[in-house]
Amino acid sequence: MNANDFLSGGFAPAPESTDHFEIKKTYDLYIGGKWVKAAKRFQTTNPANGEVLSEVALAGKKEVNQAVKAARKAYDEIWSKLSGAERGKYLFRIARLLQERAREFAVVETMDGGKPIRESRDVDVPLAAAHFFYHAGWADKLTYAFPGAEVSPIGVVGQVIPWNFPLLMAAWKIAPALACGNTVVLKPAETTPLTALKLAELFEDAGLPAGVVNIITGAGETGQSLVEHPDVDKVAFTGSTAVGKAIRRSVAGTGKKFTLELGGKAANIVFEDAAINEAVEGIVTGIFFNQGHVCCAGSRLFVQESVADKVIKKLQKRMESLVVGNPLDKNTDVGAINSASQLERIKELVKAGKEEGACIWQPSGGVPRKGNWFKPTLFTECAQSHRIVQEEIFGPVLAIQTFRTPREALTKANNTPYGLSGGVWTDKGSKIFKMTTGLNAGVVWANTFNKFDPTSPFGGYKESGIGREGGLHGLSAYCNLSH
Ligand code: TAP
Repeated sequence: MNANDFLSGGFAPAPESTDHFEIKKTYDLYIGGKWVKAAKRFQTTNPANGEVLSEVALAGKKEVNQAVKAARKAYDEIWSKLSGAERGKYLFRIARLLQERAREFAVVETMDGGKPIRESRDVDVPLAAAHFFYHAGWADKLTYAFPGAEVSPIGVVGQVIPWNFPLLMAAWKIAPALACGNTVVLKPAETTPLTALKLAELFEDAGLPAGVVNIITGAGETGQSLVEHPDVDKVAFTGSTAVGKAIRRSVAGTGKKFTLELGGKAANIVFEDAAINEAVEGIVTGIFFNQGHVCCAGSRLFVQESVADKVIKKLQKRMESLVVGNPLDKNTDVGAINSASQLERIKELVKAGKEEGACIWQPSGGVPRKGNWFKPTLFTECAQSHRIVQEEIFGPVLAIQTFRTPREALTKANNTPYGLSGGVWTDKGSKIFKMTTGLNAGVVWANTFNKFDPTSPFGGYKESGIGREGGLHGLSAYCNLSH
């Protein structure tokens, strides 16, 4: 294969077209139903080739204040007074509009973030629409959701989201907030602002009242100004544990409600009695989905010693067949790393893995020269103390260890500051129960991995955060409930 080209694994190239929609040269802030200019702008680029896609407004303190004011006005004058059925109508409308423009959203998500089009088309966009549909259904049934409780909205919600699932995270945050009668100021991540801004276009098309959702783009300081704003009643944050801790400190003593969805270092545990071929697919999905930029990625693999050689050989064979390259090509399995700084972080931890004595293996194929790329990678001979086992890499890098007994697997799996997710592969139901109840993780998959549904609460323990998103647990985080 020619490493200079975008590779397509021997398949004829099947690129998704980009001529059916417009990415504007510049985007302003969406505040109070209007597009508002800011004094500064920043560029958003395509990580697969470094091309500038657009220049986006950078919200400073003044604009953050303006957005919070707009959200407060919309809350006081309109949204908190609407019936649940009326709020639900808007959410249904947004969900349908998103479905209608699904292809456009998928392509923009892939161009701005680097993820394979197959994933943005089949996972991110349909799931985002599903979140709007699901919460639309609850909007007029909140008293049934929480029987015996008086349900009221919280007020103005400040929401800050990361770059790995930009549209999906926006939907996770905005849909339940609106369903419960709150108004929103959302800050997308600096490297992936475009689908959130496109979502604002949908809000306009849906006739959503001005100020109910405000989208302010910017960097970390914009997020900080938003979460520290005194007129924000609740902070909902998804991102790194370090920033989550800073936010928790900043909301302490303010009376603000908060939910924090933070990092992870999931254990994916394969027993000797598992269906090995299926488990290998699950390992691949667990760590290489979205280039491993997944908080719940199965980044630590534990394989029972008796089948370790077999599993690793099959995994290597499967990894040889992964297509790494043009994210817009429908053949692509692994896309571009989201940013140069994230690529540096991955390289630093991989270097540490080698230096600490783990054995690296990568498939033989090349990666494109332009853009941010990292080959799917696995490490064997890992020790519990290695940085690649303890720290979140947030890239396509798997650390493999072996175990002999379920107890050993559990002890090793739980030896982490994180507690977001996990996976168990076995033929035995009893083992599934033992392992899933023994793992200190908010979400545990059995004989599958990385499956998401709006009805199912998602969130972590320990340094993976506080609170849940999705399902009734997620909904309750956007209401005041008094019994
Ligand atoms: P962060 O650096 O924490 O950034 C997340 C968001 O917070 C971005 O919008 C960021 O803005 C903003 N931000 C940065 N500093 C801030 C501050 N001091 N105050 C308020 N906001 C601030 O994380 P990331 O690197 O984008 O995302 C990766 C992390 O998110 C991983 O650790 C991953 O595990 C976690 N994650 C968790 C989940 C769940 S559900 N648990 C889901 C997805 C991702 P800029 O981007 O503009 O700097």
